[in-house]
Order: sequence, then structure tokens, then C-alpha cells
Amino acid sequence: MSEMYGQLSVAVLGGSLKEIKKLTQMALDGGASAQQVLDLGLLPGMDEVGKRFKVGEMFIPEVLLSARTMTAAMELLKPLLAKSEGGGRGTVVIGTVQGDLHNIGKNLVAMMLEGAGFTVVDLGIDVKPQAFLNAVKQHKPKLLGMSALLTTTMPRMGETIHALEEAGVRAQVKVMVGGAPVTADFVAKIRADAYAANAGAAVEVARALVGD
Ligand code: B1M
Repeated sequence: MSEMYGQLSVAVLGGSLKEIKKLTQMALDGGASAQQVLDLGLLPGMDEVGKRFKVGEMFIPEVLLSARTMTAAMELLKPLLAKSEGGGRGTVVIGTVQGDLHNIGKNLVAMMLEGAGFTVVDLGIDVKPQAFLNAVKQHKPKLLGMSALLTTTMPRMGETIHALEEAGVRAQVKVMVGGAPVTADFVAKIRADAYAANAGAAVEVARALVGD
């Protein structure tokens, strides 16, 4: 099975859409759990993409192909990851902040929250503070989740919280933030309620925040 996980990583790295669907299905049919496929196959592949991109060994078009490959595999995993524990935990509004187009991690968090029984309203990517505020007013969620993958877009999280404060709705909703450059220290700085390092932690943190 470890060879299979290696092949999954290579397929993400190579952006091979056809391979990834076949390999993901084979791994699941062979007894791997969706979480194992993700943690041991797909995510290590994406980590390597990030490393190669950083040192100039991969470029945007290739990274995009890898992202599409990862998304295709996640579609196959979604019914398994999002197999609901029964629902009724309340609504979560989630999105990637303004100026930021990264959505793979946010989508993963959304899937896992759904699986844990939350109703998820996903606002997508490049979400302006005003759009988060409108969604909080409209859906009255227990929790607002914001994702940022760029150091340059992290400040939009603080601006969104400021917009909630200005509108007098901050006390009605807990705010969880995450994404690779986000840290626990940043939470205090922007007056959020909590930080989660990964999708699994996001579920734990979300449950704790809503008093579950
Ligand atoms: Co971009 N990119 N990218 N990119 N990209 C990074 C983030 C980067 C670290 C790469 C690098 O240099 N090594 C770097 C950011 C540097 C920085 O600011 N610190 C970077 C850059 C610079 C850029 C551009 C500026 C490049 C350019 O144009 N010159 C550009 C910006 C575009 C924009 O957003 N405006 C850009 C573009 C892109 C693509 C479009 C090509 C593509 C995104 C496609 C897509 O998402 N559909 C892309 C990708 C794929 C990456 C890397 C390689 C992979 C990101 C990813 O999907 N990881 C990334 C390198 C890296 O992170 N290693 C990189 C897998 C995902 C499962 O992990 O998103 O971290 P992650 O999510 C985790 C946790 O962070 C956490 O849980 C998730 C699951 O465990 N989490 C939360 C995330 N959100 C959460 C929310 C929560 C809780 C937890 O609560 C609400």
C-alpha cells in the first residue's frame, strides 16, 4: 500500500488527472481510508509541489495542474470524508479572504466540517469583508471560518473582524482562522477566537467553539 501512496503523490506532482482518479479509486478499493489517501498520498504530493514552486523548479501552470488533480481526487473522497455524523451542529460560513485564490485547504476544511455535522455555507474564494459580513447577517452562523494562504492576504482577516465589530454582530459569531501562513499568535492580534492548523484540528476547534 505504501507504494500506492507514493504513486498518488507522484500523480499530484505530475498533474496527472487520469492517473489520480484511477489511483485514488484503487487505493480506496484496496482498503485505504479517505483520510489515509489524503494524508499519505495527496498532501505529501502537494507539499512537494510547494517546495519545487518556491525554488523555481515548478511554475504556475504546472502548480495549477497539480491543484486540479488534487481537487479531482478530493471529489472522490468527499462522500467519504463528508459522511455526516448526523448533523445539527449549526451553521458555519466559510471562505478564502479577499485577494486570495487558494481553495484546496478551505474546501478540505469545509468537507470535514460537513462530515462532523455542521451545515456549511461556502462563500468560495476572494471573499471581501463586506461579503463575509452580509453572510453572517443572512445566515446567522455559529461560526465564521476564514482561510488565507498568502502573507499579503492575512490582513483581510482582521479587516473582516473589524467589519463585524463595526456592524455590531461580532458577539453573535465565533471566528476561526487558518491557512499555511496563519499562526496562533495572529489570532490574538486580529481578535479572532481560534486558529486551526489543519482540517482535522478545524473540526475539533469548531466543536469546542460552539460548545459541543
Ligand atoms: Co500559491 N502560493 N500562489 N498557488 N500555492 C503558496 C501558498 C506558496 C506558499 C508557495 C511557495 O512559495 N512555496 C506561496 C505563498 C507565499 C506566502 O505568501 N507566504 C504562493 C504564492 C506566492 C502564490 C502566487 C502569489 C504566485 C504568483 O502568482 N506569483 C499566486 C497568488 C494567487 C492568489 O491567490 N491571488 C499563487 C497561485 C497559486 C495557484 C492558483 C497556482 C494554486 C492554487 C490553486 C487552488 O487553490 N485552487 C497555488 C497552489 C496550489 C499553492 C501551493 C503549492 C499549495 C497550496 C495547497 O493547496 N496546499 C502552496 C504551497 C504550500 O502551501 N505548500 C502555494 C494543500 C492544502 C490542503 O493545504 O491550503 O495549507 P493548505 O490548507 C491546510 C491548512 O493550512 C489548514 O487546513 C488545510 C488542510 O489541512 N487550513 C485551515 C486552510 N484553511 C483553513 C481554514 C481554517 C482552518 C484550517 O479555518 C477556517
